[in-house]
Amino acid sequence: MAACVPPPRSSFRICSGLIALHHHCCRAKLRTHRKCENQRRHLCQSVIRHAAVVISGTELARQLHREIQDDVEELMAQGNMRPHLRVVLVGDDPASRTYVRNKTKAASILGISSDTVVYPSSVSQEELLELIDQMNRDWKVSGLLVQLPLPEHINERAVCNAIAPEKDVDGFHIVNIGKLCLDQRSMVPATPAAVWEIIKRAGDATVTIAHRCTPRERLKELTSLADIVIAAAGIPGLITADMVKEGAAVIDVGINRIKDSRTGKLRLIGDVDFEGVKEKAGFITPVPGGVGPMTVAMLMKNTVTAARNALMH
Ligand code: BQF
Repeated sequence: MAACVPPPRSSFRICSGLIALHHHCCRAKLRTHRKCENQRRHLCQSVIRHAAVVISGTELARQLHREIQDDVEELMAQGNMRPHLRVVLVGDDPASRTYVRNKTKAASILGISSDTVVYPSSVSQEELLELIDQMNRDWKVSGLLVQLPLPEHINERAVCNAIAPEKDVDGFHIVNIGKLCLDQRSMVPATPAAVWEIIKRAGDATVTIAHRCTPRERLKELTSLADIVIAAAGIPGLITADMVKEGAAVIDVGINRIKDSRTGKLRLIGDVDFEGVKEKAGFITPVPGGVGPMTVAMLMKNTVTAARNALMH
């Protein structure tokens, strides 16, 4: 009988707004939760192998939204102005327009006011830097972001560095990146913050980084050992079931816009072969509805943080 029992699965549960990750033979010390402990034992006694738990980023973002709404209300109740997000959009790239709309829509739901300033793609770098400088000095603007990518003739690094670090809700200013690397308090870029929020845990883990040029066999060696695989290469179908360990957590950061062969419409797919991997992984985030909505929510959190920090100046 015992020989038929599959190896224990890791369990990845949403508890009180947090996700806790537990793994039996993981050397990393991970945060546990009593309720999840019960769930874990239950799962371990099960002889049936289920498909992965699909982690809904949409659902998690809703939880985060409630917290951010409370933060905004608290700020307002203390007599402060409403946090304001300024979005700068250069050109008319359809993907960028969608992302900007997602952000302003989230802001309005959360009681954060926002506006979008659109410039033609012919705008010069000097003009753009001058406009950013004005926005930096505008006290009504709590958080400021320039939607990327920018047209070829504009240096993105120069633009990111032109945004006042305290208003830099994307966390792309060189000072914010430097502080992040030194473990100092800073604006954390929304996408990694979203991934972190999804896999919230304490303790250490060994981080291994591969990239789009890593040979496939080597990539497979690395991913097969991992308890958590985070894919953000921008290559559809990069991660397949044969590359992931049974029960692993797979976080799909990839956002690829492809034309659906049946409907002819554009749709989003990630870097993970969702249908295949979900049968082997313990936990998986979908695309759409995974990391994306959490990324937008973290950006909103940064905007409230920027508004709060401005009170101390
Ligand atoms: C979803 C982005 C690549 C390059 C520049 C929800 C978003 C996406 C997907 C979104 C992204 C990706 C954004 C979903 C903002 C995330 O339901 O799955 C929201 O709006 N994002 C961006 O501003 O610039 C990008 C990806």
